[in-house]
Amino acid sequence: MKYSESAILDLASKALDAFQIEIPSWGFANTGTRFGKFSQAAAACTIEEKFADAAEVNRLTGVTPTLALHVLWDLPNGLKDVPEVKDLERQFGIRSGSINPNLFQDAQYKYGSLCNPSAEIREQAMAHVLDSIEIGKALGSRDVSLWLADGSNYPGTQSIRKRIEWLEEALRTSHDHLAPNQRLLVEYKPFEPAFYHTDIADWGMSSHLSRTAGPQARVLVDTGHHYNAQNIEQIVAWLLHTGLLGGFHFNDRRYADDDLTLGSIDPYQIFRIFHEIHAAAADGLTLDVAYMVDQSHNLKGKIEAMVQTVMAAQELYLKAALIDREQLAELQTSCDLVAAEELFRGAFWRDVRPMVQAWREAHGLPGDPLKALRENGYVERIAEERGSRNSAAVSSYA
Ligand code: LRH
Ligand code: MN
Repeated sequence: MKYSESAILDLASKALDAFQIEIPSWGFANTGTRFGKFSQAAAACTIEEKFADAAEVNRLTGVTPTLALHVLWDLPNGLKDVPEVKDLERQFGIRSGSINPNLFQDAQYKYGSLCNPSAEIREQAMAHVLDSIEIGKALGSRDVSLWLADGSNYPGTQSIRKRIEWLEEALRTSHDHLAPNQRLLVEYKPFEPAFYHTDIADWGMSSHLSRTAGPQARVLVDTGHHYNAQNIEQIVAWLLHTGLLGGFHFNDRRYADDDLTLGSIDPYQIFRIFHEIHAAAADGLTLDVAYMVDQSHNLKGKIEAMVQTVMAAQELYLKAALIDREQLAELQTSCDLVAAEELFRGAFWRDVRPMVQAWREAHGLPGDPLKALRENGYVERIAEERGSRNSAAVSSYA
């Protein structure tokens, strides 16, 4: 039976009421590629500026109440920085989100961190993960989101199986230090910066490590961490089926881990992922999925790109929520391929922007957050305040 107009409006507001997405502190900072970094006057360099910018995005969109923190970049003094972060949370009304340990920056991790052949270096890496877990406890944030750059560049130069054993042990130890409400998210990535093998390279490896770590460990899917030919929504369906889906790092890409803004290259990809999520919820699966953005805004204005990203995520989440699941199930069962595809793709073509605009206005938010940002002078003001410090135009790779 086709959804009535009022049923669609009801579904839409329920979906939008439920949707929240976490934004990354590093999305506001000056980032670049190995070929250079184009500094922006308005870029955030201090944790206070990152909270201020996150508060602006939440003021405009109403759906980004938490800020993902990267330990070395945002809490360089570890636990000692927690009181300042708590003050900023109160000052800006933004809560600390996922805590991201950083085991890829320090020189000692050249041959790996938790997978390094040196027991001493593995211990130091372990200590950083345990510090990050304690920071999470002190800030009351639930997820510790672990990504390892660990791997090798040349065949025969490392024992892949020994490194698996060290990883299993390290993640078990990490899990044992979690508070009952905490989760360990295990992020996989097929390559970069390692270009021969990466120790946690795909969802299978992350799934195995999550299972062996313990019941509070889950897999984190970064949409940019897949070969172009991989069917990401099928991986998501498997992680939903196995109860291992912990969350997403959303971004977009044309080639590799390009970290472009969500929906800029392949919005249909994100729609197909959200469809798997909504379908699983409709089938009664209990879901506990964290939606997070993980992008580096090298050319676009950083706050503009973040607002654009949040709007695109809301629209794609809603498009997928409005798929007539009953009718689709009938067409899938009867293998009426074209009708099923037309129903599925039709939902993607649906222009939901007027509905999202109405939902925002009904919640006292600007109907068009991007337009509001362009008109409220926030970016110009912070560019004025921060500009002199951020003046250095381009910094080179070598
Ligand atoms: C690695 C990654 C990871 C973050 C980093 C900023 O590519 O996706 O999630 O720590 O980007
Ligand atoms: Mn990521």
